[in-house]
Amino acid sequence: MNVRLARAQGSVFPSVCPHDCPSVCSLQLEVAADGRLGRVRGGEQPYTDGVICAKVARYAERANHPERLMHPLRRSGPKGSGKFEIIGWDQALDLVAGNLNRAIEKHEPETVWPYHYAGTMGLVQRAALRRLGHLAGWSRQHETFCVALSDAGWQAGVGAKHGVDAREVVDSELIVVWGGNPVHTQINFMHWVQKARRQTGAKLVVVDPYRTATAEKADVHLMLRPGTDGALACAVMHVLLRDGLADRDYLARLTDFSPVVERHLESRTPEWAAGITGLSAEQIVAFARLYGATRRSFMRIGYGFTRQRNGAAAMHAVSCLPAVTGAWQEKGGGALYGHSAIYGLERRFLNGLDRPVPAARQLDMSALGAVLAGDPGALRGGPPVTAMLVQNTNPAVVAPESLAVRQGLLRDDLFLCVHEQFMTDTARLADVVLPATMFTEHDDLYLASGHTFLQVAEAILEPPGECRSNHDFIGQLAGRLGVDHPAFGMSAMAVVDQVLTASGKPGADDVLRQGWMDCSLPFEKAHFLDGFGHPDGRFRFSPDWAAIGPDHAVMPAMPDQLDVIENGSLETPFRLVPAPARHFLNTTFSETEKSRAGEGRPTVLVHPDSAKAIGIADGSLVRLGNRRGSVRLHACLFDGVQPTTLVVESQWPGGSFVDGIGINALVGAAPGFPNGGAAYHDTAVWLAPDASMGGQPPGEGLARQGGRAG
Ligand SMILES: Nc1nc2c(c(=O)[nH]1)N[C@H]1C(S)=C(S)[C@@H](COP(=O)(O)OP(=O)(O)OC[C@H]3O[C@@H](n4cnc5c(=O)[nH]c(N)nc54)[C@H](O)[C@@H]3O)O[C@H]1N2
Ligand SMILES: Nc1nc2c(c(=O)[nH]1)N[C@H]1C(S)=C(S)[C@@H](COP(=O)(O)OP(=O)(O)OC[C@H]3O[C@@H](n4cnc5c(=O)[nH]c(N)nc54)[C@H](O)[C@@H]3O)O[C@H]1N2
Ligand code: SF4
Ligand SMILES: [Mo]
Repeated sequence: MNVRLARAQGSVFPSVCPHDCPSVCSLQLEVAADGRLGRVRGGEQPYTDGVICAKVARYAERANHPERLMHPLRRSGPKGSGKFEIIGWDQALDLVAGNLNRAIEKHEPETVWPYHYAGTMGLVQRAALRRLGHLAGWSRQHETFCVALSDAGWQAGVGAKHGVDAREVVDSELIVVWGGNPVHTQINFMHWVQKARRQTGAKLVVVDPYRTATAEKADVHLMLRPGTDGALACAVMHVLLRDGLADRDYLARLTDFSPVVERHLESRTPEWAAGITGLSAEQIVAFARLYGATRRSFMRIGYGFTRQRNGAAAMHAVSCLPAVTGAWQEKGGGALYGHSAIYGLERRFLNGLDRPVPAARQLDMSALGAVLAGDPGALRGGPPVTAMLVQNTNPAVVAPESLAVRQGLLRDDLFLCVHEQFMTDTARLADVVLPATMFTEHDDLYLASGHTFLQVAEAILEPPGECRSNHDFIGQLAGRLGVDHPAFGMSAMAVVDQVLTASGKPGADDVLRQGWMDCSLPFEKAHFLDGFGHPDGRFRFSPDWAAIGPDHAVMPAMPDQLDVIENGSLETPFRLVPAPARHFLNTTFSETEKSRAGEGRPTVLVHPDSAKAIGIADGSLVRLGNRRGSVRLHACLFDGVQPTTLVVESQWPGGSFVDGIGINALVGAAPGFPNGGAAYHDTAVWLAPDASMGGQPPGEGLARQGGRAG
């Protein structure tokens, strides 16, 4: 490892934010006089341009946190008791290897589930566990937390996962943020929006079910009901076609648009969409005319609106808009959902797929509760899961149906090993907990979905205590298990170098020296002027859903509102959006005081009319529930939602809620269509005053008439 600490004190080093965020910011890290991490600032990589979020700017609080895990631990009390004793790494590796071998002897290798996600986005630190699983024939994972629905919908129309460089917004005249909240989730995009507003006077439109911090800054906020974006997009297309705002030449040249599609959209009127979305027909027409009249319109398409069972259909419908107006042809026009396909990395070596590997079933990570309950469908006909290695994720909080997840993770016959930086809700349920390094303490390679820069970062500090990196721990475990691959014996930086050179890119040292490598596509490609990603080069209004996912029978033949969502009912009249919080990143940072203070406490935003009807006062304790369970938290009266919508900005640990049960207890695990995907924001609930406590006097909560503070 390239640890330069000895000469580093007081100096500033370049690095890259590793967290699960589209921005993948370049950073400047200062090493404090005590040799630990000091100040963190935004780096000079052109997209980051010096701007980073507040939670990473105060990263020292997380890296130097007194509760950071420092030693391997073995459970010393009943499961979930939180009682652990310190053991040595050798003992820990023997314990883990012994338990995995016993589980495999009793069942088959597929009984082991290497459960991982994107706690670090670094390619090498993420890949080690996946590689070991592939080579050992363990169960594989269908990665459905985040992008399964949005990817499916984007692929359906556009056919390639890339889009227009976000830096082009400085040439845009209209920016539409659809179903995302960049003020919380990618602040540097807002920095670019501000530049655009200064430069071209660009207007900002936000499509979101509540008045987010981003919507507060918008010229127009379309506050629709959750799960109704397909209807809004279709009605916008209806107006564009009806009012002569479509680019007919472009449609004929570069899309499969046809009279059949046009007839279909003729029936999708603003009045029809108003009934579904809760917006007025006038609002829809006004937005359509604004969008259609502006050549340089840029859509920043978020993930949030696709976390619905109809999310892929919604994404497809939304992605049709720039094809109707031909905005793709303009500088500053078109759309960006994500750029992951531009980098062209050769990853077979990284993932251990450069040699034959045993076939294995694929388990849906969002169905963790059902898998652990032994549901035969969820197990895909294979053996029970009796051993799990968890890395880079906190499923006890973030997975749907969290009550079932917790129950499953507590199973006596399940061996659970969690490699973590903190004693998360998941780690607390484990048999063995291992301490992990942070990005400042290991090397890695980073891509981004929100910009076009490939980046490499070196460790700048020694790992504290006995922390080990994912790459090092998994390599050592592979040795104990007798699983062989050259990557396990290489340093992380050597693996970075292998991936880069095998992909025809400059080596690790070159990228480090240059700081980053811009992989942006030439204008014609980024704007699909020479064709979209499908073999015929045409954008598809009529997608081939069968090619995208197995559950395609319900998918609409043309852009549409697909009614497969968890609609409100008499019993559960509200639709809940458990949206990302500003000061947490999923559950990461929920351990630091300043982030917790910034969020206050778990809170549900309730429209004042609904609160009045139910007898709920601002700041009072309320209960939210459905057939899956119920949670208690405080209410905040807020007029920036429709009366049937509730919002909980979240990913608080369970223990922060009144009963110790977190919000995902209410979220169902039934997958979205056609290729799965967790539908976090597709949740029907009831809301009631808290009978057991009698509520609190009004005025305790932060009234939110003006929207969120801070
Ligand atoms: N501070 C912070 N930053 C984060 C995260 C975090 O938790 N906190 N999470 C990170 C991760 S993993 C990701 S994937 C990205 C996500 O980045 P975003 O795309 O910004 O976030 P999402 O959760 O996908 O979407 C959030 C918005 O979607 C809206 N939404 C929900 N349902 C609908 C709907 O049906 N229609 C419409 N139009 N909008 C809807 C919500 O109200 C919310 O404002 O952010 C990353 N950055
Ligand atoms: N209610 C609700 N639930 C959601 C969402 C939502 O919007 N609302 N969003 C969903 C989305 S989009 C996503 S992506 C998921 C994300 O869910 P997760 O992937 O579980 O994300 P985090 O909760 O941040 O947990 C990541 C963990 O990885 C650890 N970690 C970080 N770096 C390393 C490392 O180098 N090594 C090891 N071993 N560990 C490391 C961190 O300490 C942290 O505990 O949550 C989903 N759940
Ligand atoms: S905005 Fe995202 S990538 Fe940038 S520092 Fe914050 S969490 Fe990291
Ligand atoms: Mo995500």
